[in-house]
Amino acid sequence: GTRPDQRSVDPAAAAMLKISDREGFDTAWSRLEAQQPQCGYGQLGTCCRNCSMGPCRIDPLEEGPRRGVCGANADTMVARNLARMAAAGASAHSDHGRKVALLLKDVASGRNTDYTIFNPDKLMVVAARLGIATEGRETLEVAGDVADVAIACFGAQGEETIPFSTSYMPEKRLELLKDLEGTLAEMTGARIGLMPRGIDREVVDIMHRTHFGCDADPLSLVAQSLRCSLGDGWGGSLIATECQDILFGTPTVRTIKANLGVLDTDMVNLVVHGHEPVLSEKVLEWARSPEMTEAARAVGAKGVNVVGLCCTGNELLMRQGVNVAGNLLHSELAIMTGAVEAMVVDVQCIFPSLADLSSCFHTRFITTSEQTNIPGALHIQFEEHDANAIARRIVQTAIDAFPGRNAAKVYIPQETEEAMVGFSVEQILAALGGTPDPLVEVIANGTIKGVVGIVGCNNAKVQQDFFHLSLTRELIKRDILVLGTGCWAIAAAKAGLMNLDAQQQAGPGLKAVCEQLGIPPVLHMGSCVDCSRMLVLTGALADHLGVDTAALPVVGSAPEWTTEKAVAIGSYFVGSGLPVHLWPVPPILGSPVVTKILTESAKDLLGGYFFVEEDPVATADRMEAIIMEKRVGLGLEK
Ligand code: NFS
Repeated sequence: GTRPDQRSVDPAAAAMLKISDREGFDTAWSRLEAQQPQCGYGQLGTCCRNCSMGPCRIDPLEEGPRRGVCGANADTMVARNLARMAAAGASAHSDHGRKVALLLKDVASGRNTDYTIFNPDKLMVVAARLGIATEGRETLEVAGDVADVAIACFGAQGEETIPFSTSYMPEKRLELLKDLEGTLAEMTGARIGLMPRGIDREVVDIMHRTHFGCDADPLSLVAQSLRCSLGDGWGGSLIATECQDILFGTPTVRTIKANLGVLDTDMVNLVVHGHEPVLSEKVLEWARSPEMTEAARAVGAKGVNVVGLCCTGNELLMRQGVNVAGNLLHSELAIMTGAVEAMVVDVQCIFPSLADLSSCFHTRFITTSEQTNIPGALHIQFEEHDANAIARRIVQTAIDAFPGRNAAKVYIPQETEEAMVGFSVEQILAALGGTPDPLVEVIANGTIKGVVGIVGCNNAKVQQDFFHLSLTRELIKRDILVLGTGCWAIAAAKAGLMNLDAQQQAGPGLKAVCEQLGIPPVLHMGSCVDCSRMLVLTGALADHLGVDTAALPVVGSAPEWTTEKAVAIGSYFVGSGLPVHLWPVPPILGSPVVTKILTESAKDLLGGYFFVEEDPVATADRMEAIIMEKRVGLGLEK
């Protein structure tokens, strides 16, 4: 096996991996090794299981059949497989958004009294943006209307674009995407739109068109992947972010601690993991209640310490200043500390292995969602309408586990770093004095060259956090502002890149700007559904300058991507006009046609496109070159 420090650049992870090697625990890393060699057809995207005459596969290098039993070639297979990844990713984000919209509706109608509208100001802003009357109306009435519009975006059946997309997309991009329908019709002879008609509909469209014997054209398959993904970014994810801000508050700047050292030996440690703050906000509220603090004291603890993992961790740190224990590859390591009384999960990015691993400790592994039911877990079904009682029961379950903790098995690596977080678009604009002008000015005069948004996961194939951190450091050194979400953001927080000291690692221009504003050079914008915040910020800059998003010196990246959600995010960035870097290689290389569409044709048609690069410094070189090219295009450079 590889050495602990080769699996992760995080010293806390290296310490835990020594323990896991000693004790013989399985981890994502050990299971990845056991999977070697991984299937080459799968890596290239040239295997198809969509019908029962298959499975079929096409070897693009050697002699062998060029077509599956139905006649599908490698291009069709790769495009269909990619489309299904985008559909799954968009589904996960959007289903999350749906639940929050439904909750907003229930709160508005008084059916749910366990939650309230914490942020009526944001509600009014969202309503106004959607063209809903606000003047002299009651909060709950407006909330009901916003929820209705959001809910209708999921099931819309007509040919028109969903209202969240038309209301939030920057002007020029909206025009361009509508106009492309004509261009694509000329290219293919078929009707191919890019604007989402219904969030659910675009997913079903993909499942239909990739069914046996339907779409075989890689171009229309890729186009539909983009449309479905745009329905995520400018639909499902956006709805999640906006409705969560309305229900729980818009993030503002605050300081948190990150890494496994946030676990506290003297407290009942309750780790929330997954994605939906609807659950974790309530768990936090109850964990901090006098009643539960008393209950924790009764079993000899000082209280209940809620810490986050992954994106639900991001949601809580952004709005409530809750400490975060780590990103995706820390989820198993947290349990191995032996100091976790309960890990409570909802949906997405939850290793099923956590159930077995928890059983080696006193840890209660609690699943709560009917969509994430894991054998070996304790299932406590979460119901929004009974949130208080259920959250209280979850916290009590964690407290009850505390006396079972075995001190001999406890090891908490002490590493933590402080991070300044909470950079919603609203907060960024507030820091700038209310308008994008100061940001536009420092970009225009070259003090900051441009902006890179980094998203996504950990991937056991990449040394944990290595690509995230090397790329981020390389970019800020070059006076490029870095912002982002998800497990990248947690990596940056753990490495100290989000505290004010990190200004020292920035180039002279970026450093000066950050010192003046009192912000770090690396900004935490939230969870992965909050990639919608990056879209909104990019859109605001484009509209402010009267240009299309593709003209801006802005680049995206998912350098350690793992999930299908990351495919959807990358695709809606590309559809929104941004060049997007990926590593590892997505499963498309088996089709030169699909590869060319995504890396070249997309650039001509959309301005946004994908590129793949394995080396962080080379990635930064490429990004800087793109940024300089855009600056020239805007007339900012000769
Ligand atoms: Ni994003 Fe969040 Fe992490 Fe990747 Fe998973 S937690 S939604 S998908 S692994 S960044």
